[in-house]
Amino acid sequence: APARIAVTGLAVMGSNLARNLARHGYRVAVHNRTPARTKALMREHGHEGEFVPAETLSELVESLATPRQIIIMVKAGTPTDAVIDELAPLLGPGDMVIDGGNAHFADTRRREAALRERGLHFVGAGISGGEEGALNGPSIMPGGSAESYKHVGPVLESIAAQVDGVPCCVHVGPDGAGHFVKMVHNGIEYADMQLIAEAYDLLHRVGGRGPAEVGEVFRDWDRGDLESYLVEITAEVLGHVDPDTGAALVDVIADEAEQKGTGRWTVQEALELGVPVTGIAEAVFARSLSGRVGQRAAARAAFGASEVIPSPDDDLVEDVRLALYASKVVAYAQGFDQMRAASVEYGWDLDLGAAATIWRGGCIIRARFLDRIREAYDRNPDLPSLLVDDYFRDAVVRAEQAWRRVVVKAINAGVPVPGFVSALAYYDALRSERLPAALVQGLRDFFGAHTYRRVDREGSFHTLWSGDRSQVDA
Ligand code: NBP
Repeated sequence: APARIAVTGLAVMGSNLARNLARHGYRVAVHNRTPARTKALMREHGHEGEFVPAETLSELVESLATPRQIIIMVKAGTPTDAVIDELAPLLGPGDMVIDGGNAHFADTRRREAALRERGLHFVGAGISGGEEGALNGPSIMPGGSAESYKHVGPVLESIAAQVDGVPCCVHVGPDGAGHFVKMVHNGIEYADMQLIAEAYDLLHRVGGRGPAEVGEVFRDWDRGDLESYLVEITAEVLGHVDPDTGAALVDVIADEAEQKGTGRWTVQEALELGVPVTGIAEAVFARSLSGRVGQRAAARAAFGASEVIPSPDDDLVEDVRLALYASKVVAYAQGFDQMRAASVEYGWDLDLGAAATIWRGGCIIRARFLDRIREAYDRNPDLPSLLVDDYFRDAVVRAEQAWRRVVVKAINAGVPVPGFVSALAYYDALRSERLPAALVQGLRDFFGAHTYRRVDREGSFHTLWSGDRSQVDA
């Protein structure tokens, strides 16, 4: 019998996805450039379901029922283009190519347009959850035509993570929409991790608690509003003891955070769209700063390493919990703003509630919180900001004084909390009656005649700064 779907690219993600498909009863054709990987999959997992191994891409294509559905799970970038170039001539009208790799959404837009010209469907599907998710239920963010989703959707929904019987997979929108949403997911993941790290630093250095003790605090938090995969694994990592030294593992890990680039992509795109994603940007920059080892050493030599004197107080844990929650609301609000802006820019008609639905399970930022976000967009799909939804507004109002205390305490102690500070500044800026942007406009008009608008009447104006300083219509 012909196979229902195919996977090409059988490194860890591809083989786990193929196994997930097979376990759900699909007959899966499998292929890898280097056949050894295909053989290894068959040898080790062939008994888990119905696999159809193929030595070549044309064999793979021939083994499939039409319209064909082929998932590409190779390294993002030129390898994906290489596979598409080889695959496309073998396919017929209406066939579907699904890219499950971490493609940049602009590449996905280009590929979708090129394949559409040839009568083929291209589905750029963001997949999150790592290898474990790929095997047991990832979070899937598929983009592409509505027509292709009719075929691909049911298969992807059946292998995705399920939360309360709802799959963490929804058709996100056309062309690059799926990979864009995946990119923002990763950006939010950066912000979330930075805020968690700052909370740890405060409880550790200001609160005077050891890593394991802070781990217990996170375990406790995981039973409340902050319940999430990242908070859960924070407790695990902080509680882990290094077998070599007997010290807390976190104390022997080099403090230089690395990045593969999706956080940077998110910020780059936010700059293009003009959306302030300060939480994600601070997180990306905090990682960059941590890696500037030479500069850090020079600064320590010049100024002396900052010495934090612990000043624990009874309220610190609860204050930090509230500050973390409020900062997190800001980071998510900014990420959802970015998706809304992209939706307008690229004509995607994104359903922001759907993004929240997808992220409830399977992915790294999965959290109870995402239910609240989905409910907020259910109540009002056109929310101007997540922050102003009744639920989140109340949460932020409740947290506000604690948030300020935490930021002041961190600043006085000399503990850097760029995530908390920038989130609070964003909140204060957004709700300001008047911003000093008025002065910025005045300065721009002074040195560059860039003109300004007035609060009391229509039009653009310029002051003759180097003349008699009268105002003229611009
Ligand atoms: P890798 O990203 O390590 O890629 C290895 C695969 O790409 C192998 O199957 C390799 O074939 C194939 N490949 C390469 Br490299 N160049 C090729 C070419 N020119 N033509 C054909 N095949 C080529 O695999 P992975 O970690 O399983 O990830 C797969 C995709 O999923 C990536 O885009 C990744 O970013 C994405 N992703 C990964 C994770 C994760 O947690 N790892 C999570 C979510 C998404 P070979 O065996 O012949 O060398």
